[in-house]
Amino acid sequence: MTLLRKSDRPLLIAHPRPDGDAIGSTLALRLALVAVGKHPLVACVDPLPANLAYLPGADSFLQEVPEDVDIDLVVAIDMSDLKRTGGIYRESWRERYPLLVIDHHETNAAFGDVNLILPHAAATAMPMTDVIVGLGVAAQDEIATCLLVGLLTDTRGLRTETTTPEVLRAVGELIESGGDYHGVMQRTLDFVPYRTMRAWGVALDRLRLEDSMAWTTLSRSLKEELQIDDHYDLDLGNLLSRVAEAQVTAAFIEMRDGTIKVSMRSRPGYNVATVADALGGGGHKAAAGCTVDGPLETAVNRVLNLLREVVREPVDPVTSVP
Ligand SMILES: [Mn+2]
Repeated sequence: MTLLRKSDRPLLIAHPRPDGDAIGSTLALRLALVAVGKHPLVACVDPLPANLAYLPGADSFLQEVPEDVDIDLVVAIDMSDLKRTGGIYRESWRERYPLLVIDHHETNAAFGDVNLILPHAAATAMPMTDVIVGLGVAAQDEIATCLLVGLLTDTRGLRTETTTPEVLRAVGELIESGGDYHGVMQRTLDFVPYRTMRAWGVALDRLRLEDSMAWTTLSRSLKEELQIDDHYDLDLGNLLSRVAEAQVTAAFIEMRDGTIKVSMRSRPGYNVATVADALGGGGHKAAAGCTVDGPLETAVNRVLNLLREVVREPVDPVTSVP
């Protein structure tokens, strides 16, 4: 907190392919710093998705930051290592400016000079609320709305395991303080671009179920028809994870270079991280991913063979009971 209090021109960085928590937490801090008379800059290498572009301050994001930018502090938000700044952070800044990290990832190696990391928190918006209150700013109105975006997106609408009573209390307090809960639900969560919805339709039409595994594929040619490029986030993993009969699910998306991006999910008691690890990817027990060689059909068979093992051997049978 001292770092933020002493700083006049901090640079706040959100990670590439930004999500609601990265953007909401960054914009909440930006508003709080402006409220106490500071001049923060915000940066993210990628443009904001449409469901976050309405937030106050969303148009102030820089996609590039010159090396000699006039700043006195760098704040890395919602990222577990410096690579996640997407190249915005310059190594030459190491000696010049202190680095503050505000995050909630368990894998965060505390890479800052000061680290405010709540490893089991549902979202970075949780430690960020403490930071803002610590600055002497009330988490109300527009700031509350930005923090709600972080909490509601990272908990996928308050449905993840991380949704504790503390999170629900925080959400209640933010609503009481003028946060626009229903607006966030309407404009961020229930706000799927037509193009995405059409791609879901095509992907769901190709959905298969076998041996408690549900999967689908999206080939390069289908993606072209649907005007979906490689960087477009379809969030198919989370969509498939809801198939009732499946313990594990996988979405296979063919990239322009012919590789296949695989996004896997599992129910409690099943671990898909081992499969991702074995194929050079990574993630958590319940959500993991990797990129494998094509062609599509070969990749599907290869991954399904490994997933079949996962289904056969639950890691913790007790927790798999609904
Ligand atoms: Mn997050």
